Amino acid sequence: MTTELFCRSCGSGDLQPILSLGMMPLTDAYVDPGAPGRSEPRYPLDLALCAECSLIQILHTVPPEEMFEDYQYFSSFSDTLLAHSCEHARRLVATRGLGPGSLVLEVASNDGYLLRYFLEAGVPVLGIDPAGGPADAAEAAGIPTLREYFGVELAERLIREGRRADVLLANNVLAHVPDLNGFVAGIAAVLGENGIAQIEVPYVKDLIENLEFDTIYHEHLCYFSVTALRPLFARHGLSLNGVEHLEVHGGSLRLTVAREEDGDGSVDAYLEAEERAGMGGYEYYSLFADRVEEVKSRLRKLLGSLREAGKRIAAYGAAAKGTILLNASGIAAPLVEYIVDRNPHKQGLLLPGVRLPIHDPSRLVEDRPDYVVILAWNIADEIMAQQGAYRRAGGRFIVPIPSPTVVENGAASSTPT
Ligand code: JHZ
Repeated sequence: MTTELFCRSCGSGDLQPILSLGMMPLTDAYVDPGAPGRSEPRYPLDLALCAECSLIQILHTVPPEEMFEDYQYFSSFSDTLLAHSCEHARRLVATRGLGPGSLVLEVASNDGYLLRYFLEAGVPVLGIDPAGGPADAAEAAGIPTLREYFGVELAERLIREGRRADVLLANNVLAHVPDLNGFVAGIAAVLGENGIAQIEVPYVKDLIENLEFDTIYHEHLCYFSVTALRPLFARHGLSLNGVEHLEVHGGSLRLTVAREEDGDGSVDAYLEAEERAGMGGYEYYSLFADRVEEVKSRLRKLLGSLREAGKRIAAYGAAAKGTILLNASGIAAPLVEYIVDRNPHKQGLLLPGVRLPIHDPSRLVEDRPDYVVILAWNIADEIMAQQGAYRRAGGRFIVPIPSPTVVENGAASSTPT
């Protein structure tokens, strides 16, 4: 692990602390209950603002190989994400006039959840992803995948092979990259003359205002605003031409980037709104840590009072953010008994840190816990819709973020104080 003294984007040494979540385990390092009982490594998780370019970032970097080579996150397990990806691909094929002579390149292509829709439309694709399991699944679905990290070196090799991107996609990966400038330089290099890059990043405004503190973890090195992004792209000869807000992952931005300036006004609108909100300065972030403490304590109190009343509690979604929510809030067994998740690669393992066992979702109907905390709160609607049988049997859900809330028959019924 390395400690960062300088901004990951502009290199300034003026990093101002915003929040410390303490020593946290790696979110995707699920524990094998059969393996010898060494406790999983923990690293500091501290968030800071760059006073120069306003990029929010964590101050410690865990080597990517420690986090991504045994990665169990398969994007295709979420129907919400598949629908979002299908719509995205169709829109690009139509608006960019993509066909058999085009190339769509995706960095962090995971199990092919997005490229599969371009393949279906007859557009050649190339995925790039170092995570072995998801890359195997993509290859099995007919998606050629390079098992590598993306940066200038790989971009130059692709150019030598005559491969330039008409469309380059990079969803939920910019935040994961230690060499932010090298990554953006790679995009600038491999983009075809008239190509565009579309990049999705969780939006820091949603993180701060909706108290999504559990999306802060070691995999996510940066938390982006448009104010911080524009100079990052400009430094590498790229123009940020468009910004669109999306609901996925608790609120994200889809950025459109190209060599030529071709703005649609959205970037200026975001820059003005962020300036009005004060997102470039410390004050905007100054109450965040206290508000996070409050959410954690309300959740602990809610679960504690239910438990005292003899209720049994489980959780849904062994999401990366679930690891942080439970560990940072100090919630483990016997308060919560187990977690269910429909990803078979996670079932049978333990959630890092709190070591709660992960089971198949069918367990909820068989076991009938009184309450289920939805750790993957970003897809709470999808999960509750799937769990009709559990609900009809009297089960209730708790959505923890932005404020712990009990949901009964599809409607929020009580928020403890
Ligand atoms: P989900 C991921 O975070 C991982 P996570 C990553 N680090 C990242 O950057 C962010 O996204 C943006 C399961 N599930 O998508 C699947 C069901 O069990 O919120 C997942 O384990 N049943 C790349 O992990 C988890 O829930 C279902 O019906 O916080 C959801 O994790 C559905 C839909 C999902 O992201």
